[in-house]
Amino acid sequence: MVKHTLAKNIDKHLNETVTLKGWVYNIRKSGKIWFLIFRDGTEFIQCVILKDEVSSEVFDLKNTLTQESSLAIEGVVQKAPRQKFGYEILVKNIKVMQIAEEYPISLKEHGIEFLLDNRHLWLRSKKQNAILRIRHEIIKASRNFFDDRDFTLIDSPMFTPNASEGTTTLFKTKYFDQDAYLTQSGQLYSEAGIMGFNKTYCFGPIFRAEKSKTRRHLTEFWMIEPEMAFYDINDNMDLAEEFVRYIVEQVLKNRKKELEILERDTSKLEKITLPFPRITYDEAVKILQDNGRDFKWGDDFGAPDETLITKKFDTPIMIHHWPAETKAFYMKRDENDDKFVLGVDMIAPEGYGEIIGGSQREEDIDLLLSRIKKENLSEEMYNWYIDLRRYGSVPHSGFGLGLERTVSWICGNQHIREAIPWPRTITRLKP
Ligand code: AMO
Repeated sequence: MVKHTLAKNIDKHLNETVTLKGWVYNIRKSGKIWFLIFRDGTEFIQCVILKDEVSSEVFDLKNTLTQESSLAIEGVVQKAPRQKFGYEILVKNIKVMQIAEEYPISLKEHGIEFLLDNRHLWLRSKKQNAILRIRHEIIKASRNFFDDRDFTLIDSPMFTPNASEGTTTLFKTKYFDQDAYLTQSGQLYSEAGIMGFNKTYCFGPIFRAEKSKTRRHLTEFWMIEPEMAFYDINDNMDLAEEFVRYIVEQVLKNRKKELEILERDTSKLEKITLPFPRITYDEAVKILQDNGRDFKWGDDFGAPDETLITKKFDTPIMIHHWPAETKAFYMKRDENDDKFVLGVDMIAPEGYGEIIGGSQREEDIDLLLSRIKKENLSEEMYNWYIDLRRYGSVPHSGFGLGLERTVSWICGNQHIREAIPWPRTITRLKP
């Protein structure tokens, strides 16, 4: 057989003989001709098998090949204007690698739990392929964005001795003869990083023992967290909106085909232009109350609240100046009114909820110590973090973007579980 080509590249081999290696997606038969819809993980291609063009063994494969059987196909690339991809293969030879057993995922509809139980197979489907390619694009865009702006990638550890986002959602584990926790955010370590590198980002898995069984929560998800020395809350918001706009722009530019497979209404994404509206927590509460919602000042916003607040806006919005009591110990108090902290949440439009949480960090050692005491956190455990306020403390800020929430929003997927290859939720640890 001639040299192996990826299906997505066959347009560069018009009228040439190529070898494709992959799997059977579907077969259609009619007399002296049959069609094999082939996929190799890069594209779906129609292959035409004519009785006169192949050996009788190859022609008879129409009776033995099953969905997902693996094979190598040799054939000539032809133009096929009526095919979605624009090309097809006139088959000369087929070598079978394995005839697949009856495949559990047929081309019909299946229930979500069944599909999740079969995630290891479900990943092969067109839609899942499109979502995970968009996820890849978002990661690539994120790295390019920060790399091009003088950020250094300084990753944070996964095993930690202390909490960063409060103690209620920690996963505890044994670390030899000590207790350890899986990380809830790389932020505290990034704050040390910027004192050495000025601007850093970390990108890794995050673990939260979230008891909430919602369409927005995973127990293991990925976060992209930039941290910047000498940035205040406004600089932080400027960067966050520029970052999100960039991601959307890159996906629109490079993943048209995938967005089409997902039937995403891209006109909604094209409306994501700068600047994003910025409103205070108090203003957000007023929107809720004006719309007849019974909301208590000081509470966090639930999903229906976020949907209502963002309803009037086409772009994500940023809600800043949060009641200090609801937010983490490291957030800087507003100097004009210490009821509030300089925190910010970015809420995606179309009801997709919060995609970013961030803040200006408290740089004053005494105020930080008083927050640590008040929250009954162990001063000894945070000693290294407090050191950062002892040796050249500076104003600084950062934020974390939840990757899967962003993927769900951009893909137009209501549920977060499809935005990660192997979802982990309170009820799912397999496969
Ligand atoms: P925060 O706790 O707001 O901030 O988290 C940041 C973002 O992470 C995503 N997220 C989740 N995604 C899926 N499943 C979950 N259970 C989940 N929880 C959070 C959301 C959220 O906006 N240390 C700060 C970041 C910082 O200030 O740098 C932090 O962790 O998209």
